[in-house]
Amino acid sequence: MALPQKRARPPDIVRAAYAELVVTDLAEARRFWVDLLGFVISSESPKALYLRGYDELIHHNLILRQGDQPGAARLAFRVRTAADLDLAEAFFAALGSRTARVPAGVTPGVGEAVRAEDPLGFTVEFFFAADYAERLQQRYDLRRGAEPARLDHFNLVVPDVRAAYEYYASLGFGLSETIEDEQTLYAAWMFRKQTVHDVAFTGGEGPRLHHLGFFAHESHQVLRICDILGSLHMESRIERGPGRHGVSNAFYVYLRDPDGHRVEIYTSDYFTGDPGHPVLRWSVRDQRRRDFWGHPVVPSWYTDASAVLDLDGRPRPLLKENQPAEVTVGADGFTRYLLTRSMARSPAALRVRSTFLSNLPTAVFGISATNAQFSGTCQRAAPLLPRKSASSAASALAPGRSTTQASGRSPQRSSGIPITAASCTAGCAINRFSSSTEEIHSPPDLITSLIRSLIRKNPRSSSVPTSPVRSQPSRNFSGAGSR
Ligand code: 4SX
Ligand code: FE2
Repeated sequence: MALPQKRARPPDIVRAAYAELVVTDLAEARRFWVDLLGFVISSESPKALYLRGYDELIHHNLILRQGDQPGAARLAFRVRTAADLDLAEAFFAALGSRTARVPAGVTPGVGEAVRAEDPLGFTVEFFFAADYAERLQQRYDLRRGAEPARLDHFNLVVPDVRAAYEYYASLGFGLSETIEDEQTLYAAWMFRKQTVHDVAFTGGEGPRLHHLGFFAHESHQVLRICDILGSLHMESRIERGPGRHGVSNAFYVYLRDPDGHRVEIYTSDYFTGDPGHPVLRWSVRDQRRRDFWGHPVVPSWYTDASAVLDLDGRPRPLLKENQPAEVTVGADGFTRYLLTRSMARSPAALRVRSTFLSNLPTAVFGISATNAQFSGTCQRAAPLLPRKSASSAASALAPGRSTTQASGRSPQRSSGIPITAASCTAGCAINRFSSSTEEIHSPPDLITSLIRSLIRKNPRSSSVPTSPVRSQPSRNFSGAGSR
């Protein structure tokens, strides 16, 4: 994605304000979002619901619109002044993006707006004028469910996280945290308001909406919605968590709505508003990065996301993930390792393998083919080479061969356990367990627990360096908010 040399001045974006989701059964969606999660209805029509959190003073944070196919129709940001609408229009025109002016009142509660199909493929909206709603912050008597307070962030799946970072930096967003290694930016969190983020990027087939994050004030509200869903035997709506994020330090849970749209209830992140706020960089090998307690991330969290719609409401075509990565499929979610027979036959390996395979939804095999890694037949890969002598970028991107490379700093290598990467189909993973070398597809979290338990059994390889969390600037990615 080429940004023009001389960029137009970006609009002054205040914050992520609302999203419109297309749902296929508005009554069912209402039961989930309003009756269970606790959103407040600001207005409604036969085809749409306009919802807000209890702290929100503008008209809505979420539109649910009845449609034939689930999708994310647009992501809306509030801008500081009416003049910012002109800046937004000029900014996107300079990028060659398709734009539209939307007269006041087309969206209930929202004044004139500018919409654009942004360079990442998302339909974004910018508005200044908005109707203010009744203040409900202290109407404790009305609160239900997770007691959502306001929209906090959009999390977007993009094929190239670095390109997304650069584009949002050009829109004036600051960078708060990253997940990265020496060569790849796997995920990034960026802000306009003075919190960890208004927008975050997860690497994968995109453009897709990964989730909407709604802020709650207290962790008990996250726990309460889980208890409610359990009581109603709706536990399958709880996808990941509750837990403590490494990135952002927020307490969280992810839920799936009746159409599969993912929503996060998110609380207790931190202030990022100081000038030059330092970026917190997590190594992709740090098992605390996505869950501070080291709990594994379920595969669906890495593979599933909502389609996004263009200005005419049509689904956007998907682009495959396009970045060099030691860990390739679905952001930093899946690693491929070839285990030696003796390791794979160990009780720890068997345990991990059977747990992982029995938990793995079949859909993962179909939809996670975001990288050539999953497209070939079983192939022995070359043994790992030291980072400096081989380009993992090149091999990860080479068509038809996608050997992943672990770096010399990976815990696996430094523990002295021989593990090599392989290139293989997902189905192969199952067959290969009975052969002399055994491959496992797994979130790194599972692999790490396997490695750890093996290491515990073998005192000779007892030193597992913890993955560093760097707070110093990395050479690749620049620092905090530019405005
Ligand atoms: O899973 S992560 O700890 O990386 C994370 C995910 C941190 C903050 C978020 O809002 C999120 O969705
Ligand atoms: Fe989030």
